[in-house]
Amino acid sequence: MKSFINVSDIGLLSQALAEAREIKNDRYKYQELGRNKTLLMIFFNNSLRTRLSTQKAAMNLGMNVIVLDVNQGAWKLETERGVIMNGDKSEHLLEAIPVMGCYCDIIAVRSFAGLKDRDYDYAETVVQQFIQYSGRPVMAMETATVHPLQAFADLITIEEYKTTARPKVVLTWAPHCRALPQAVPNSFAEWMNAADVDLVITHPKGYELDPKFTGGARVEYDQKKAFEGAHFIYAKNWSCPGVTNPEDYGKILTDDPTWTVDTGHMSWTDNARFMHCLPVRRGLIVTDDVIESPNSIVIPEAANREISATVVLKRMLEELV
Ligand code: AN0
Ligand code: CP
Repeated sequence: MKSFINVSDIGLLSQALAEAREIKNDRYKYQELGRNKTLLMIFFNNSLRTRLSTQKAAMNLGMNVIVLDVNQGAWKLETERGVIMNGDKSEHLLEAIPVMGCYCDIIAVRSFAGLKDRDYDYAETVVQQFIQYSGRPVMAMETATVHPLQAFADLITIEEYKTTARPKVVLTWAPHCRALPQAVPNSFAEWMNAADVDLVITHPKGYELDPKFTGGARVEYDQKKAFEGAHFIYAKNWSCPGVTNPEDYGKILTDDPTWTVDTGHMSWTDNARFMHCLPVRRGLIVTDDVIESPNSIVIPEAANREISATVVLKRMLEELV
């Protein structure tokens, strides 16, 4: 695997899930694979789960790990070409990237959407430069438009908890006080479409996700109708993807509290499990009652981030020469 960005990069999902089970049974099985290999983790944004689980995954495989928080201690980076660099940015990304590549075998990058320029974000400008100029395999740790390590962990979790062969999985928008990226719902939709589940997406009008990720998934604007018969409720806020109205890209269109997932919402479902990628704001996305209920699987879901990252890094290590 040269880079890990989209679901197609992992190949057959049944094979990836089999590898996830193998790793979960013995997470140190491939301890020798990463000997004298270095993972460099670059963060342009905050993280708790991705930082810890990806580092743990690399350690499971015997790798060395370097973590760099670009905004804390490194030079401020210019990302645009053609700029006279007389501001506060001391170094250009186009020198920084190949330099970073010198010190590692695999690069993992977290760089969120700016939510100002849809074309810039959806072209994955920053991560594409890492792919082009680092000379290393690049693993997405949430980019402008995707979060594949999360979606893979979500799929592993659904496989573990499903009680029917083809569960109904509902991705529901929920309100939030700050504009958030679309990376998590994009990847969730993309991976669920590739998996053997019945995916339904529900959100207020204007929040339509990019069809590049949702494909032919059913969109139901009536949240109650969407929840009926659901086996998994996957809640997430996202800002306007700008699909129907490009000028609204990155905006908060509504904060309608009736979309917050509470026990009433969960009673519409077929005793569904509650999922969220975390971090989650209680009282906005979900109530205390629901996230603390026995049906909430947010913690095992987060635990599976170590498993998805171990499988992906193992694949990358196997292809290093
Ligand atoms: C980020 C997001 O919504 O994309 C990261 C989630 C994994 N969330 C926040 O910034 C709160
Ligand atoms: N779910 C997730 O990626 O969490 P962090 O932002 O804490 O890494």
